[in-house]
Amino acid sequence: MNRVVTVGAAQLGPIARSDTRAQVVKRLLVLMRKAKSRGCDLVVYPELALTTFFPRWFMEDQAEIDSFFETEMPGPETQILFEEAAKLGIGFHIGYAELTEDGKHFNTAIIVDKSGKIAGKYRKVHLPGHFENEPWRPFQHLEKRYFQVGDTGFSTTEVFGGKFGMCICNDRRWPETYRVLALQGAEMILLGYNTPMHYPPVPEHDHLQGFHNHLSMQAGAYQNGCWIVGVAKAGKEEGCDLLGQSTIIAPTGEIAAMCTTVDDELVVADCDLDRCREIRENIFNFALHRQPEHYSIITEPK
Ligand code: CDV
Repeated sequence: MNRVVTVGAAQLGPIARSDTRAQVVKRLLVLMRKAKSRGCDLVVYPELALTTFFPRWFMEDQAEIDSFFETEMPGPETQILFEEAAKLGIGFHIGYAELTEDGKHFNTAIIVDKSGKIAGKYRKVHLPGHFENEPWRPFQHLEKRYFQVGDTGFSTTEVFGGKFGMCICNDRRWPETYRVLALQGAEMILLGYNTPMHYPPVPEHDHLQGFHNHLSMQAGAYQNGCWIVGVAKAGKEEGCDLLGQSTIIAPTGEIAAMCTTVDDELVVADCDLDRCREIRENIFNFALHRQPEHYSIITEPK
């Protein structure tokens, strides 16, 4: 059986604070149609893909904060994405801010299958940044304030003829993320990110943003024998430079496709899910070589 999934990494350029959902969805639709015309089974959008990256601002008015969140998915402005996906017969992955019926706020991502149905949902576990306003910073990173730690855990979804996992942005820097997904058989991990080029607490590392991005994902792919699709919201957004370099990474750790702009851009790769076996049946054969009795400290309470 052919297990090649053709994937489009649909990087987004900046989204202004004043941009409406309708304006953003229009851009997403352009990328989706382009992906379809290039033979994609699946198009992958970034983290918090429907609005500007709002955790960069300190806000106290809860109504203002909630205006960046979706109370339903699909909702009135996003319904068309699901309809277009079903019409074209293409799946998608997208990140958005989720406000639940019982008032919880999550940084969420979903996988939508080719019939336009939500097949899997993930809520971000590793929330970076800080809780309080820190005026010394040129911009804030208030994910810890605006979101709760995700309650879905890391799980896999059977879709597109394979096993798919999800994580979101900062999760990609943590080796545990990939291993927990790979132990459940994930063959492809989808993730979006918003990564400022300037990291105020350690500016000495600013020039390494691109390196650390690829280092984490390429190591995650290789050490777990899975495909990784990492997609940025990029470019100068409301005065803040965001990293691009969205990539599709093979289970060998090699980059199969990479964006070269910091704007809306689609790159495509044919991803053979059976290539995971090259790694998983050999150098990282978990059943044969792992020694979890020596790893217990990893799961001890912090
Ligand atoms: N959106 C993110 O999670 N961004 C973080 C930054 C703040 C370090 C990241 O890991 O890219």
